[in-house]
Amino acid sequence: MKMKSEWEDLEQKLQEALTPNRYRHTLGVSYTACALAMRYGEDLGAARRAGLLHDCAKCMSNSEMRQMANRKKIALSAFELEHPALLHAKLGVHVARDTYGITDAAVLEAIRWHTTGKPDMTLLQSIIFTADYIEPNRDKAPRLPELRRLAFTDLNRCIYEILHDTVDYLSENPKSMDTMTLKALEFYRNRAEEAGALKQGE
Ligand code: DGI
Ligand code: FE
Ligand code: FE
Repeated sequence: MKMKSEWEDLEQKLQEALTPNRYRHTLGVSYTACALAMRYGEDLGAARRAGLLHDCAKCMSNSEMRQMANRKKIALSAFELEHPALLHAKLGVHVARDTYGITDAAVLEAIRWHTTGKPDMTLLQSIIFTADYIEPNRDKAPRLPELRRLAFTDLNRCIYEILHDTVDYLSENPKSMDTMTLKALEFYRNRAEEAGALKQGE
């Protein structure tokens, strides 16, 4: 019998664990991450793997997530319990390791920070954060055509614009903002200012 490739195996398991829409998004992120990896010189396998797995915990219910955290003794803050949408990134690290056999720490860290971003992301983290936002199935965010182009011309500036729009969107409900999202925004705003791409106060 022919051995299944790593990719066939991962894709089959993910298709079983995710809803059809989430699985389609997952493939979109994986291929978009590959394109960015080709553009910026990241390891293609790591980008493909992290793209496939970034949302591997997304289709767990809130109670399943809480049970898993208890079982694995993963500390959850009151803030995380109140905003379960943020939890799939933290728990995704454990699901990727324990259920999908991912051992590459760089891939696990890219999963960990894909929702909020963080200051000074590695290239792989930057690629996954960006691919998650611009992959072809996304259609809700404003100015996607502009950001899709920017991702391939100036990745750091693109990250700044994504964080800016995310914080703008979350500002309707400021208490829901994760401090890491704000720290990331500040870091990438400073970086864009230093690069001369932004005028003070823009
Ligand atoms: O899992 P996806 O839907 O593919 O994308 P994601 O992991 O980026 O999650 C998207 C959601 O995360 C979106 O509704 C915005 C939200 N988000 C990003 N930063 C924050 C946040 N939600 C809260 N409450 N706080 C944040 O700082
Ligand atoms: Fe996600
Ligand atoms: Fe996603």
